[in-house]
Amino acid sequence: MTHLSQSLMPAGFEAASDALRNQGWCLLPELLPKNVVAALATDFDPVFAATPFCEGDFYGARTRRFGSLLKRSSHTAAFVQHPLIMALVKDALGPWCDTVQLNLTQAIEIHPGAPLQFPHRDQDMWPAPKGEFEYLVNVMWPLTSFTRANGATLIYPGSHGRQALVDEGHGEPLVASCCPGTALVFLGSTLHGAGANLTIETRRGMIVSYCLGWLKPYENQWLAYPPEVARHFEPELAGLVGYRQHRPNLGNYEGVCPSVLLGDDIPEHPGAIDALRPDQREAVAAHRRAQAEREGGA
Ligand SMILES: O=C(O)CCC(=O)C(=O)O
Repeated sequence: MTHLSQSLMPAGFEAASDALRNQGWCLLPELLPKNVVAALATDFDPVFAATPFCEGDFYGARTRRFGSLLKRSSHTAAFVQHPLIMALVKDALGPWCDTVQLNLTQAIEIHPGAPLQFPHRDQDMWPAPKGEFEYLVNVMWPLTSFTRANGATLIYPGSHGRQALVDEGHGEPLVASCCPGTALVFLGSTLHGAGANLTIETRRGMIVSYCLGWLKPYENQWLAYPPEVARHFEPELAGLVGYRQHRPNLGNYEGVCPSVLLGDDIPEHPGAIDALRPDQREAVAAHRRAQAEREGGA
């Protein structure tokens, strides 16, 4: 489990964590300087230009999207690893996993004429029971100003947690109007979607989402960041994109932590090592003790 000491929490943590818990979302203004957002957006320019429009009614044919954003710009890590965001993510997901992981980074362009997106909950990507805990935390970083007219993200406040089990009656959404530098944070159980773009300008944003460390992430992080890429990440970032095990040995390589692939000396035959949860370690030890007693008494 991830436990954070309250006294070490970044400024703004308490209010943001309360808002997330109570409303399912919060807006964090001026989290990163506008010039850093502009530098990131400039790095994305050629990729947007080279990326075709999406296919399918969920993504929307008037949108463009691409992933692997840690590879597209050296500025992405500052967004992904922002201390307040990481604290909120660990607070929301930490009780249900050893470590959190990156689920997705995606740059999104909503073009003029794009209709309202299907309102959805990101947690529904995993066909598993809902309402007991959170699977995911989502962060939308606007790269242009988000307005009602240009398709700002729409959030259904209070639609999160156990409300996700209720099919109807979420009322009118809130328009998450915000400008570059702000982070819009919402839970995987919060109903949301992109608004319609009724202007002649393109709306741009970057989604960064984090999920429980034992889930299958939406974007295949190991393919987005193979060892030759991830070896240049600092260890915490490499861990976020999958180069660490989640007990019991989930995501292992040859039975050991996959971070072994990021070093200079990669053993050809590392030999598997147990990485068990305490309950599993205890059950295995009890079994061994009983076995030893039986054998001793025989
Ligand atoms: O672009 C947005 O405002 C939201 C996008 C979204 O929720 C999605 O594509 O899953």
